[in-house]
Parts: sequence; structure tokens; C-alpha cells
Amino acid sequence: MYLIRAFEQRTFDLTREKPSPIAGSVHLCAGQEAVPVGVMATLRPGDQVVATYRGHGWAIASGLPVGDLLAEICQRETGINGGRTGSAMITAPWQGFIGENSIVGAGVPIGCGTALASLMQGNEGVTVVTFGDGAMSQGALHEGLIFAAYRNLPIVFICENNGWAEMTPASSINKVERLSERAAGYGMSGTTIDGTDPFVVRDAIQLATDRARSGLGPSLVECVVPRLWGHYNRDIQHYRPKADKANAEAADPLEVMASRLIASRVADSDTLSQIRREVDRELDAIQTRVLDDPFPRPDTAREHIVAAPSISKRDITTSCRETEQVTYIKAVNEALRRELASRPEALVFGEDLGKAGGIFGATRYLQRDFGVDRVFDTPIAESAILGSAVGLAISGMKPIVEIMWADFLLVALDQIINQAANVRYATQGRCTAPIVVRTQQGVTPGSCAQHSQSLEALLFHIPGIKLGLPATPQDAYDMLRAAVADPDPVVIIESRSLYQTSASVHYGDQVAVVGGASLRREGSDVVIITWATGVQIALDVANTLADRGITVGVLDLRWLSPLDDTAIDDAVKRCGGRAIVLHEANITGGVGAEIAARISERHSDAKVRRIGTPDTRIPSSPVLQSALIPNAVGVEAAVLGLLEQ
Ligand SMILES: Cc1ncc(C[n+]2csc(CCOP(=O)(O)OP(=O)(O)O)c2C)c(N)n1
Repeated sequence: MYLIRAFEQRTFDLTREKPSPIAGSVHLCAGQEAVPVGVMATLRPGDQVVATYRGHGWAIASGLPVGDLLAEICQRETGINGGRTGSAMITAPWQGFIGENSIVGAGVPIGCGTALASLMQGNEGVTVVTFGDGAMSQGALHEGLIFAAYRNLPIVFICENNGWAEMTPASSINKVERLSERAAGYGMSGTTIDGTDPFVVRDAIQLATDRARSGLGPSLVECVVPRLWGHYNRDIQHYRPKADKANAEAADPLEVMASRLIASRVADSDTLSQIRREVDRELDAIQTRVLDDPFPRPDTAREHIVAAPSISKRDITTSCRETEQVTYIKAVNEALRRELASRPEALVFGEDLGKAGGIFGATRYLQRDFGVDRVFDTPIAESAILGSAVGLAISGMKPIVEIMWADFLLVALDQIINQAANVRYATQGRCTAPIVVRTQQGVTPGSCAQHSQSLEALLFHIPGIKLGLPATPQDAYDMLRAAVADPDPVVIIESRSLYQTSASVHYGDQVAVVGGASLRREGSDVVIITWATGVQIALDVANTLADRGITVGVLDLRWLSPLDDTAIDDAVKRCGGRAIVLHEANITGGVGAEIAARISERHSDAKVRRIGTPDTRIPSSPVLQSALIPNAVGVEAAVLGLLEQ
């Protein structure tokens, strides 16, 4: 406990130096040391910790090298994350420390994933997830607790209640005496304990981890602790009543523990001082070394965003060479079936995916054939679906999850953008979160504004995620299998309006890699660059204009991340710089804008137009929908207009 306190004191002091060797702010855990110390005394090798952002104490108690931690907080090359995470996002999954999380509450669903991985891998591992009292108000946390109880996960949730949610007193927010009372509502055991006594913490958590290990499911333990210092290093605590601070100081766990050790004659004050001096000397040496350590090399700043795709031997399935006439959605089903058959680590889950087989039938009969552990329904909890997928993927499983409608991604994007996309970067390539997310989007007659948006631009903007939009049944099969083989997070956005289109699909013997456009039709007058529902429109226009001697090329990008710049450049060159970018999404800030900009920058003769839905909301009325969504008539007019210029 003293090591943690001395580390935090030193970190605080370093932030006050001018200039400080620590850029930005730090959140220190003085007063809360007994919780990680008590908890870690109960864990075994193979158990995992998902920590609060105020997590230095958890990292130290987890056994991460103290020098590497201080170096990280000082953003040095030698830091445990090479200066990528700094103080509040430290991560080391290879040591069971899944990490701090700077998004309050977001670690809870991720911990559900690591716990589910332990269950699936049969290793008797337990996951401990810690968070503050403020986090107890977060939706992601609520979803995670429900998911954990539903799956009976080996997990212990630890709320470190220090009485403050940043600068707001917890008591002014929470209308229950004890936060652990909420456990009953989730269907798990709950208890509130004194979090200043490491022995009390150890004993309570031992019970909870024993329960988890013996299949009795999750628990919620509220540890009441004092917050000795401010919310962060520069917090002047103007909002905090003096009495509250005095009460916290009176409950300082280090002083309480020292008095107890002396009173019970376990140690005298000289021995305790001696221990403290030794710790201080050790930290002095560490600090001197760290402050001499190099800063990260600027030329490494772009590394570890995504890996180059590769096909490993086990991704090659030699037994299937069939060709079948199938619908787009059946092709998705077949890809899932073959992945479940060939990868024991693959799991398929989402809302209604089990017995019902998904509302569009993508998972029909998969639960029957692969069992309820590998294909299962989830609560209606998108953060829990995506967050548990992140935890599973970090732990070596291959989660393939469905978000029923792309519009529903919006309630849980944190888990893709802040969580999955950061794992490779933060760990400098030592770990990744290769989740596969399937969803569907677009307009169909009668679909409303909350069930018909085309949202690919939101994900296209995010480094660290791969993004594909299949336009044909063959690609629905190939691209999904490529996504599953890929070592990074991949989102596949299917087109609902294409689900019932059918074509001959070859179930190839080699899984394609992520990336690569397809020139669906050659042309030398104008190229239409498009994807998803735009492909058929473009082909129809090309057919019509061919009768008039105009040759229109159709480039189906397939993957928006990574973007096939070479294919774009070749097609644009072949058409003398004349290009139309066509998409169903609305124009402003759409992917078409980026592609048009790239063409303009690279081709001096560029004449490029964008066609998309105007910047409106989407109506339910088919008549109004038709007035907005791109169609062949408009695209044909745009091609002719471009040729006239
Ligand atoms: C989703 C989200 N909302 C808001 C914040 C800003 N924020 C950072 S820490 C914090 C307070 C969290 O309080 P609590 O969970 O009680 O943790 P404690 O500070 O007590 O350790 C807030 C609101 C954030 N990081 N993430």
C-alpha cells in the first residue's frame, strides 16, 4: 500500500515541476490503495483485471514493473505502452491487466468479454472489473451487469465509492443508501464493505471470486473509500466541504493500517519507517532512470494502426468447392456456418440470433448445429454486445456479432471507436481486438428515419477499423470470411434491400483478404465509383448508355477501409479524369467527398461529381423516399452532363 501511495505522491510532485516531465493531467488514487492490494491477494495467474481510469494502484498491484509505469506516465519510449497511453489508459493484457479505461464505465462490457472467454476456454479464470461510484450511472455499465448475470459469468464487479463523481457528490446523485443494493436488481449478489482495510477487502473478494470460479456467477462489491486528494492533479477542490476532506483524512488507510500494525505488535514504527525508506529509495532510483529515458521517436507515431492483411494456413478451407444459387442473406449464413465449423474460437451472438436465427435469417439453424454456447441471443444491449466482443477478441476468441440495424450502432459506437480501434495502437501491436461486426443499413419502402440511414462515413473516418460493404451474394460470403480471418476490428455493413437478391456463389477454397475493389464493368468515357446499393444502379446506367455508344466503367470499391486507391486511380485515368462517386448516404461529409478530394488532388484533368441522397432526414413514405434516393435516371443525367463539359 505504501508503494502505491509513494508512487502517487511522486507522480503528483512531478506534475508540479516546471516544466513538468508529465504532459497533461493525472488521476491519483490516494486513499484507495487497500482495494487493489486486497483484491490482488485473491487472484490467481490467468485472472484478469479491467481497471478504473484512476488505475495506477491497480497496475502496481497487478505486478506491472513500476519503472515501466512511471515511464508511461512520463510518456517515454520505455513506458509500458511506449508513451501511447500516458496515465489513464495503461494496458498490458499479456500480464492479465486488460487496462485502465478513460471512458467511464466502458470497461464493464469488456470485462464481460474476458470473463466469457475464460468460460469458453475452460481455464477457471476470473475477471475483476473496477470502477467508481460515478460510473454506476453509465449505460454501458448497466448493460454489462445485465449481460454478466444473464451469461452467469465468472466476474467480480468492484465499485470504489470515494463519494465523488468528479466534482459532484455521489450522495446527490444516487438515491440508494448503498450502491450494492442495486445488485439484487441485476440478479447477482451484492455487498458493501470498508475499502480502507485490505484484509476486509481480501476476504470479501475471496468469497466473490470463489463464487465466480464455482459457477455461481457475478457479484457486485462496493468498497467505501476516502478520496484523499482532488479529482485530478490540478483540482483545487473549491467545491469540496472542509469537513468532507477532514473525514477523508481521518480514514487514511495507510495511517489506519500503520496504527493497527503497531497496536497489534506486528511491526513497530521503526520497522514501518524502515520499509518506507526502502520503498522511497527504490522509487528514487526508478525516477532518476525514467527522467533520463528517451522520448518516443516521432517517426513511429503512425505505427500500429492496423496490420497488413495476411492469410494464415488455417484460414484456407480446401474441402469446399461448391457453387450454389443463393440469396445474399443465405450467403452470409453460409459464411458464418463455415467459420463456426472451421474455427473453434468463433462465437456468433446478437439480438434474436439463437433459435430465431436473426430477424433476417442470417443465423438460421446455426444455434441448432453449433450449440447454445457458440451461437446465442443477447439482451437488447448494444454496448454489451460490442464491448464483450472486444474483451473476447483480446482474449483470443473470434466474436462475430450482429447489430440488427446500423442505426443501433449509434448507441454503442464507443466500443468500436474508443475501445476496439485503440487496442493495437495502445499496446504497440502486442494485442489486437479483431472483432467482426455485421450490420445492415439503407432505405427500404416504409423504413423510417431511425431504420434507414446509411452510416458508413462515421466508421470510414476512424483509423484502426476496417470497413466493407458487399454488393453481391458472392461478396457477402467472401468479404465476411475475409473479415473473420483479419487480425483487426472489421465492420461489414450489408444492404437490407439486397438481402433477397440471388446469384451463383462459389464457396471458394481460399479465404480472400480484406481490401480490394472490383471493376464490375470496363469503360473509357466515365467511371462510376460506388459500393453496396450503388453498384446495381451504376451497372444499369452503363447498360443503357452502351446502346448509345457511351462506355461507362463501374468500380465497386467493396472495402472503404482500406481504400483501394490504385483501382480508383486506374479507373479515373482510363476515363480521362471523368468520374462520378455514387452512394446512398447523404452527400455532406460522405465518403464520396473524400474520394472526390483524392481524385482532384491526384489527377490534373479531374472532372468529378458526387451523387447521393440530399442532406435530409429519411421519410417512411415510399413516394418521398423515391424522391430522395439516387436512381438510374439521375445517374444517367450526371454521366451525360459530365461528357458535355
Ligand atoms: C463516458 C465519460 N463521461 C465523462 C467522463 C469525464 N470524467 C472523467 S472521470 C469522471 C468522474 C468519474 O467518477 P467516478 O466513476 O466516481 O470515479 P472516481 O473519479 O471517483 O474515481 C468523469 C465524469 C469520462 N471520462 N467518460
